[in-house]
Amino acid sequence: MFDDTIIAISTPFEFGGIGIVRLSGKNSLRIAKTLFKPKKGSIQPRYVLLGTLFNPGKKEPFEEAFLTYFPSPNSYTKEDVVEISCHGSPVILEEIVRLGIKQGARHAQPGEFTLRAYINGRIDIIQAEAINDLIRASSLKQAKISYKQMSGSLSKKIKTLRDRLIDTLSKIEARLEFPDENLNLPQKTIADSLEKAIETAEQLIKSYDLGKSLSEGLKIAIVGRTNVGKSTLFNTLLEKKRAIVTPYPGTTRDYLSEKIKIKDSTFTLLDMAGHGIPQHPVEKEGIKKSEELARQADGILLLLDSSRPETGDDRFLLKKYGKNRTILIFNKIDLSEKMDVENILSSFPDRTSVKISALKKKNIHDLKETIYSEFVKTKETGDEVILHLRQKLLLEDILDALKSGRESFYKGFPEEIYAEEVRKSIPLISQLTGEIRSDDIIENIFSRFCIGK
Ligand SMILES: Nc1nc2c(ncn2[C@@H]2O[C@H](COP(=O)(O)OP(=O)(O)OP(=O)(O)O)[C@@H](O)[C@H]2O)c(=O)[nH]1
Ligand SMILES: [Mg+2]
Repeated sequence: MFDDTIIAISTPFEFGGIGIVRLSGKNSLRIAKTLFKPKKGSIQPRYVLLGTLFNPGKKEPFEEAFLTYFPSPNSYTKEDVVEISCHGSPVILEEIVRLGIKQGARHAQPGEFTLRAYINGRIDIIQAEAINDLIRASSLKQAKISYKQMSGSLSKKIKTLRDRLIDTLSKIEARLEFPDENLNLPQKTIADSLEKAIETAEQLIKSYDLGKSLSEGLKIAIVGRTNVGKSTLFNTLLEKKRAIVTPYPGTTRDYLSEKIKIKDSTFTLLDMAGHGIPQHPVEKEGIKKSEELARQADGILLLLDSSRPETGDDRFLLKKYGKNRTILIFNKIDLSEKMDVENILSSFPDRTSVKISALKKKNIHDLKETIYSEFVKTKETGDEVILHLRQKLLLEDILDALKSGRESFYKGFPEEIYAEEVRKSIPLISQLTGEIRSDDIIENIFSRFCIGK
């Protein structure tokens, strides 16, 4: 499919024990042979061979190396691939690439080897995304998820979903086309097929919260009126004095953002201006910004000072944020309790709450556990976890199509109508797996790869 042969350093461009240069394309072996002389024997497919590297035309070797030849189609890209491994010296590695280019290869773009694997049909786009995720994983859990997806588990699930829908649709079509033939397609079969597909899509969409927390980190905003101890809690959770803390209300004006890790998940924690009557235009701006950030956050820690009676600002914030995705935190329990905590809790019976002292670092472990269990939705997640917004957005469109199909089905609309709605999901599924190619998506996905992968 591709005419040219590409070359790149596949290991990090740093000093290292070993470095690898990779070639892919129909001239890989010819080019490699101009630089490499075996010490003994000859190049055999998939066997590692020791030799020396030469600048063609010169007698003097400049490095000892191993060469491995993977003939098409049994290679990473499905093309002829040659790997030359030598010492991890940037100078040597660059020289191999330079000589390879002189012999007719072209320098590879980021992700171009994987792009070829995709275009040549060895992997789909979900697997390509998973390869990059695996390389960039920040935890072993994320790496394991990516490994599974790279091996095709998620793709298989999505293809099964599509095949089942196509099967049902074609049966409906057959019945429409040959109404006299009395084709056996019970209503229950159609309902089951739709319900199953909807369930799969919903489960995958739900898993994105966990995926996001594993890959990017969920955004958690610390909200509360001024002086309740937000910055103190921020510092305690970070285990460093990052934010300024003073006894004066209105200390924090702009917002601060830092990453913390709880178990296998990363969170982006936000400390910001407290809610209160602004004394200064800067404070006013700060409060406005806080509201915006809280709105965008995946979770909220609503902090209350239990050593003081509840104020109007506390009530305002409880009303605004006390509904969902919020943990109620009663701070300053090292002081005597002046707040009617029980009364507040009875007004928000389904909110999780924790009592802490941010200053004395009391119950911080419990708070971390609560943050994890409230915001990382491990329980609702099936065996597959999606890690990309691209995938989630497409799944949401697929779900919309299936749900309107289901609605029309249950309302007893004619078959043409609901079949048409369900059919809309098919090209979306093909976009998800990359069977329908889009230049924008290809550009977006592969530009995030390293060169040499
Ligand atoms: N006793 C006690 N004092 C605390 C605790 N947490 C915070 N404080 C004190 O409360 C005061 C305000 O703390 P900050 O962390 O600056 O509060 P804040 O909510 O960030 O305040 P603003 O930025 O002004 O909105 C400081 O004097 C802290 O030492 C606590 O758990 N116990
Ligand atoms: Mg503060």
